[in-house]
Amino acid sequence: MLLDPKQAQRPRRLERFSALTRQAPGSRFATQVLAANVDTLLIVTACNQEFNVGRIERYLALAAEAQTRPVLVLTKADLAPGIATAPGPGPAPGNAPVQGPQSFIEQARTLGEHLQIECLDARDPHQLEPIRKLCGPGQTVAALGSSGVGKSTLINGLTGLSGEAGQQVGEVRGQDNKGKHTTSSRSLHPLPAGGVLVDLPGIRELQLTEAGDGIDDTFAEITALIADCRFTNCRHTNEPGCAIAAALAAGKLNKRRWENYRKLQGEQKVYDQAKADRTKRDGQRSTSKKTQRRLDKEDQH
Ligand SMILES: Nc1nc2c(ncn2[C@@H]2O[C@H](COP(=O)(O)OP(=O)(O)OP(=O)(O)O)[C@@H](O)[C@H]2O)c(=O)[nH]1
Ligand SMILES: [Mg+2]
Ligand SMILES: [Zn+2]
Repeated sequence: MLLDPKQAQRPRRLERFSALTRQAPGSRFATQVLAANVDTLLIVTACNQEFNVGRIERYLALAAEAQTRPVLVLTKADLAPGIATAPGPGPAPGNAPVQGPQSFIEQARTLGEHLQIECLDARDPHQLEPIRKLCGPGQTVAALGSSGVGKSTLINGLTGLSGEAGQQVGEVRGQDNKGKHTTSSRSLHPLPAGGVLVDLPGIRELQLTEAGDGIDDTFAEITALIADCRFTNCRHTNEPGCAIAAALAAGKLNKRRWENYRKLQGEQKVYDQAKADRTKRDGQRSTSKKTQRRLDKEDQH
């Protein structure tokens, strides 16, 4: 956010306009704010076994709920399987299996035709131009993803800092490319052009909080189908006139996406219930405190 220069002198806290939140690890209802006032969320994932469309959908729901613009950044394009030009005859033309970074881009494209996808080698600052464009004056851009995918590498490429002056980057494990949680705290990095970058520690688990609407927005084709079910309380199991069942049978709805939608909405229900129970318990506790205070007062008279 840009500060009014007249106001910039006086320190004061502005209202948050958005927050990316998850369930605090190990808790069923406590909320942890990952970052606030983020204009663009870089969902960072790598062109290796870390890549998982279901996980990306979870991040997209998080961004949608916070009304933050998501950009999918596929790092390690230079290491994508099949990228090396093997000697010998290649596959027959027209019949070539999709290989290299393109196969990851194609899978990611199924997540939304308008989703901005950048596939790159995060170590090469020249390839970061499309991301640099997102970091103009007044823009806050955060990088989120698993450990080892290259978030800090990206941040360093954008700030132009390295070594002691930059963010520490860490080697990944040889056998499965997993990171070692090199970044352990959140940090803000102002850019000379006026934007601000946020580097975040690698995410182990992303359990959403109040993200029902974000999930619905992320799976817009499913939300539209549900509106066409004959019964408003359709459970999409075997009710007559179920638009979901019809779309699945006709191959018009991606089964994997439907299953992930159900999974995320199921988790949402569990969270909402745990939160409602907790609020009720707290309410009861405060009532009993109030009653206790009244009794204490009566005792004094
Ligand atoms: N070949 C290649 N290596 C990369 C790329 N991006 C990052 N790396 C390497 O991947 C390793 C992990 O990078 P980091 O930037 O530390 O990853 P991170 O996402 O910040 O990890 P945490 O801080 O643990 O969450 C380092 O060895 C980087 O040099 C890339 O696009 N291509
Ligand atoms: Mg890092
Ligand atoms: Zn239905």
